[in-house]
Amino acid sequence: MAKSKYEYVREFEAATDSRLLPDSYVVVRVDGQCFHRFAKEHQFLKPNDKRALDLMNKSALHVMRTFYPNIIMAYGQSDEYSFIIRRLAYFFNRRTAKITSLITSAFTSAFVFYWPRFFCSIPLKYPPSFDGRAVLYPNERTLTDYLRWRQVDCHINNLYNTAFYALTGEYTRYVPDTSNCSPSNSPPTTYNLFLGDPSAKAPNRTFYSHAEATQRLSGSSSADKNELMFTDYGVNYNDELQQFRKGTAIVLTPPQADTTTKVDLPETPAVVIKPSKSALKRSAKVEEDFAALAIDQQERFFTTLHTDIIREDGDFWTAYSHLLKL
Ligand code: DGT
Ligand code: MG
Ligand code: MG
Repeated sequence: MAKSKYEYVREFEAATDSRLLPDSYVVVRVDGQCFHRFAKEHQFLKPNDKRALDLMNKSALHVMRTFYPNIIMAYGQSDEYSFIIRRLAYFFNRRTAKITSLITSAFTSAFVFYWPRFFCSIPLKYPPSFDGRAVLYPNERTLTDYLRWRQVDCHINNLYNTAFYALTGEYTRYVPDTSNCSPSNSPPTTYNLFLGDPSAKAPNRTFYSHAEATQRLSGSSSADKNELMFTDYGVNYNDELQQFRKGTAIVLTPPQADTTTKVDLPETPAVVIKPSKSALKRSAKVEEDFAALAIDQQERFFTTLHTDIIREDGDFWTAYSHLLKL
């Protein structure tokens, strides 16, 4: 077909198209835009709303399914999720904009899609947005330190926020409940009610304004915060859900021996700059086989954990460091 005289403008796209460095880990992190306001408008419970965090996890699982098996792990806390793309992944020719924008939009649309399943009678007031960025990590050390950095952030913020909202009297304790608020056309989801902790409102407790609480916590150590929460407000930080304290890691698990439909993980290619044609073909087959499975079967390929990912000799890295070699 004859090319139009306007074809030349393609060159501008090519000139600005960037590709992610081969043979390095890529982290795409999405983060809710102005979730300070979004949480307020949708009455998120403080300091943690389990519905919101579970919805983030469900959205992350959707992303991991969509791009299987290129994302080996995801880690989420608060309004953010980090997706770790395997070092040798070659999907979308490692085009930066394509990968970042697709992950961000898949996450955002899943967040909206699954919203009613988690928030039941609370309607979305406006469409939420997430920003997305891709960062390269050249080796296992920097990649695992990146994950440690996010979990330390989760711990520091969560400890602070729990103490802060205990002081202001807004702390809300999570109470498990088996009532099902799913819309009738979605699979049953065991969901949770959240009740204010009656003891937190006991009359002998003093509550403070936000400014006063900030002032009281200024310069306090972790031990001070733990002590203050427990002694003055009856909040034992150790009893907070691991999901709140550690965040959530979702990992790719090889299919179990008893899985009826077997889908293999791609082999580690010898060539790292660009896989051979046959390796690309094998990868495409893995993706096709996986895509043919039902959603619940696909979800069995992932394991969700609320655990320590900081300790180098901890259970997590002992069990899952092989993912970094894929
Ligand atoms: P950004 O990311 O620069 O557009 O601004 P924000 O407001 O999203 O700030 P960010 O990402 O640093 O902080 C996350 C906000 O989301 C923070 O204000 C607390 C809120 N948030 C996240 N999860 C929860 C939750 O479970 N409960 C409540 N109450 N708030 C939450
Ligand atoms: Mg944010
Ligand atoms: Mg954030």
